[in-house]
Amino acid sequence: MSNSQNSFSFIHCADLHLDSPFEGIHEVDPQVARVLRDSTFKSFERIVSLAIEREVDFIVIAGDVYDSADHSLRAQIRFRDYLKRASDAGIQCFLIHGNHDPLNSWDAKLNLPPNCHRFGGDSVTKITATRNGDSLADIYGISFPTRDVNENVAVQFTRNGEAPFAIGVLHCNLGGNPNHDNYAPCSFDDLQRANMDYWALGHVHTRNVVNTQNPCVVYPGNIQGRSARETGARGCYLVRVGHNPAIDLEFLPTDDVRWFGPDDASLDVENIDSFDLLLTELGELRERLRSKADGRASIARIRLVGRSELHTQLLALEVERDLLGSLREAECDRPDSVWIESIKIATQPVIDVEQRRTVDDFVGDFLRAAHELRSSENHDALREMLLGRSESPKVTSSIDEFSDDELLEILNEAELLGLDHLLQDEE
Ligand SMILES: [Mn+2]
Repeated sequence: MSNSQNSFSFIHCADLHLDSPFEGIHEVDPQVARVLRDSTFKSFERIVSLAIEREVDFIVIAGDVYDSADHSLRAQIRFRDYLKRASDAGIQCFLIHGNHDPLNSWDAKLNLPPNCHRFGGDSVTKITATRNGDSLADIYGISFPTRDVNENVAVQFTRNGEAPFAIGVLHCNLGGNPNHDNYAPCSFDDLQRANMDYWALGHVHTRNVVNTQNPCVVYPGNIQGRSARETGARGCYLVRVGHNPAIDLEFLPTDDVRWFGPDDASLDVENIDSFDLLLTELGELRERLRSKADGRASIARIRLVGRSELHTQLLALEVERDLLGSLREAECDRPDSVWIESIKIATQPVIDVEQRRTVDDFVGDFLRAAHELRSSENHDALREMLLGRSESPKVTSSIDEFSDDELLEILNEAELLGLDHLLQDEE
């Protein structure tokens, strides 16, 4: 608990996406699926528990409480119950809604607990957070009235009054982040002009302390990874004000299930020359991930990389049957299970592709063509080539769904697959 009169603490979280369905999971055991379905709730429950344990003064929630506009009654009831736990412990809660749960979406009209304030959507309003009647901070916020808020909302914020500390709560796309829908776009200058001490932002799911002071600008990220793209620890920030430094940020991981992607779950198979050894190494990788997950369940997409003698044999495997079965055995029964969702074979043949690209023959032509496409700026050439083939509607209709990185990955895979076939012809 803060010991001087001017110091206080709060938790800043955003993008709860309660009751989120899990995207892009090919193969999930029913038990794993249940854990996943409950994970967004568990993470928020933990945030409330931490708020009580750390004796914070209030909680700020910066939008996207629910995952979709038709948010389930179950999500609304559970959210209200968690807030009530906080409220009963004397913790105030200030929340806004974002593009996933705007004010015009379905609302069961449950009564929010007394210590809880939901900002309206007409204009930026102000409310004061207090402790024993003393004001701690003025909190300014606005909810999304509808999903498509395309104007700059940040410019509506202006500090007024004498409060020693001011917090702006906003769901927005700061600096035109291309990975997120461009709702309520704004610039850092817009935020600075409002004269807040702390900007509690939401919308961007990857946590990011944009600025540490004058003003402190924070995206806490979402509280639970919801797909293989949202890897690593997720949670909230505990913000202590009035100590040294003036604003102290501590990230608290609260995710219930952790996702591991290529950064953590790649295995270099260059020195692996048998399937016995491969299975051993995969088992060891699984244990490394288990310890990284820190007692919680996790889901991993593994990639096998590197030049390998096993390359051709790996491509011929039925990964599901041949590798995943034994790695998943007994995993479901433990709380810290590592569910290996897939194993991607991204190995290369032992042949030196760069050297082979310089050879004046058909294989060289093929490799040079692939390389040229890869090097073209913005991958426009690749997109144009694929879109130019109207006889393949399957390709042309889905091309926009792929990011540049994904297209590149497909190209790299196609190159290796083609190379493999061409080299077989040579033998
Ligand atoms: Mn969101």
